[in-house]
Amino acid sequence: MPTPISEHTVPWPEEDAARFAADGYWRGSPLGHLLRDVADRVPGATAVVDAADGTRLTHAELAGRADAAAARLLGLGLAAGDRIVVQLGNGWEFVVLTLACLRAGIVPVMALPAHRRHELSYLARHAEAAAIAVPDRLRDFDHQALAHELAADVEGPWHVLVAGTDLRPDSIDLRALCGPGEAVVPPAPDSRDVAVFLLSGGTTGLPKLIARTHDDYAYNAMASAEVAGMDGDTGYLVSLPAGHNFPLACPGILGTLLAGGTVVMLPSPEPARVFATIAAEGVTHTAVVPAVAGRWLEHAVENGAGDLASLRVLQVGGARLADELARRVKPVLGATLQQVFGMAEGLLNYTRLDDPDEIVCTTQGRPLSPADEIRLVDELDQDVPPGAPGSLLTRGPYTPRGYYKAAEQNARAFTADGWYRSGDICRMTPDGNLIVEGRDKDMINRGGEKVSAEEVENLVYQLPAVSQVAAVAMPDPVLGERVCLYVVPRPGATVTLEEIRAAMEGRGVARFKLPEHLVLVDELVSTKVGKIDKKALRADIAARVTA
Ligand code: OOB
Repeated sequence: MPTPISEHTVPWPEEDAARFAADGYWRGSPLGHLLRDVADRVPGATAVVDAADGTRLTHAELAGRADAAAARLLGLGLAAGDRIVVQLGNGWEFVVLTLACLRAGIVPVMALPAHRRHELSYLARHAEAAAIAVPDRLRDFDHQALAHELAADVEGPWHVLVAGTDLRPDSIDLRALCGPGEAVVPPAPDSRDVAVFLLSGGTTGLPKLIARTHDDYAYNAMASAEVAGMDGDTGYLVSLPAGHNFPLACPGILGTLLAGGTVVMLPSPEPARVFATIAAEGVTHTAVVPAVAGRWLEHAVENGAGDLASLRVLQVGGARLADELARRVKPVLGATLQQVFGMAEGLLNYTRLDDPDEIVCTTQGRPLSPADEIRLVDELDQDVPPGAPGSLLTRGPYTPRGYYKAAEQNARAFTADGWYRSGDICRMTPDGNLIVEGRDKDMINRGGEKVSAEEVENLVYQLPAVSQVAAVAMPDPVLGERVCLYVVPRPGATVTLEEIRAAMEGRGVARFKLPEHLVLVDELVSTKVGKIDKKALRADIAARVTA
């Protein structure tokens, strides 16, 4: 039996929880029920379009399939409170399976398609998962084979659910499991129970799990849908990995479905395919990271974008969008830009659709909820003067008070009175919008993919030739940042970038974490307190890149 989730989560203090409920932020209904209500209201409206295989489901069909799939999951022996690692591509099965889990109280652990053995094995063990859902193959990688290998890493039963056509006899056919069938309504989870596990952007050796409850995540998605101007006519295109918080619930898939709109699933953000899909499906909204926005703008200017008349809102977030790029969105794509500065830990900031261009193009927006609290503080946790840069702390109705099963990290990442330390250095404009100026957390933001410096360093330390290592962000015109390593080799030894990458790949580390530049040095300069001076290293690599 897995440990009950509630033994390792940090709930909101009852006083705050009661206030969020009384003020209407928490609706007291589990997400699966809120989605069922939508299906009852607009049964015939299209809910999901899979642009790759042509599958189309109405809201009634989606809800029916989710209930049938929930019953089948329970039939496999899974129970409410069990965990399932979800590592699927952007197809209709992702939507049906996620809704089935929400309905049955089975908790999906949202992995990314780029994750490999290193990450998946840890997630399965840490979450004590009983199952995994994967594609058979994706971009030439055999996910099915790896999923079966993971059985050795977990205690207890291990079910491998596979979306695809090339199934092993010991795999469960996910497409059949998500197919039409008798809809048996499972007992409802409590709205304060955990609905999904999201992965933290990562500043520690291994990613942390963020337990999002039905109440908080439903509010996250519904308030986001409102601020993005969604309704029953919305067509939302998903081209970022669906398990990421941004395309999942900001407002993403869940926000769109809760508004009665249509979710269009596309396997990748490749511009020609995206533009054709926007035109074919009348897409009104979509979300990208700045690197993808840059690619779309470039493609549109060079090859034309076709008919994008339906596209009303382009959300950009996950990393800092350069003001110059921001200013090109409206003229080139015709859509209103909405900057999104969010985090899987909760707090979401949005520019509003009716904000003046100057705010939309130069700020990362303001908090979603009137109940969001934010502070900008100095090293001593004292509030900085108005307009000065400070480290962002936050609390609110959809920002949990601690990571799952991580007491030690929680003591550092949260203050004693429950503020989450985002690690972002921001400035607040007189009108209350935030500008992200940097960060004081040890993370590398590679085009929106977060890489923990500590995790990379731990892996590189396992090479015998390495005496000392530091991973830092290297500025990059396309991705914003890439992973750069400074290494002091052991006396008489030497090491190459290729060797380090091969060693990491051999351990099954996701490719986006592999270093892309290596600087060999005789020593690493320390700060006064004896830590490696990363600020100096970042300045050094920035200077080398400019030269
Ligand atoms: C989103 O979530 P995560 O959890 O992958 O990463 C959060 C971190 C933030 O703390 C910040 O460092 C960075 O990503 N970030 C931005 C940003 N949006 C996120 N930095 C500068 N400008 C932005 N607009 O990345 C995420 C979650 C929900 C919605 C959108 C993004």
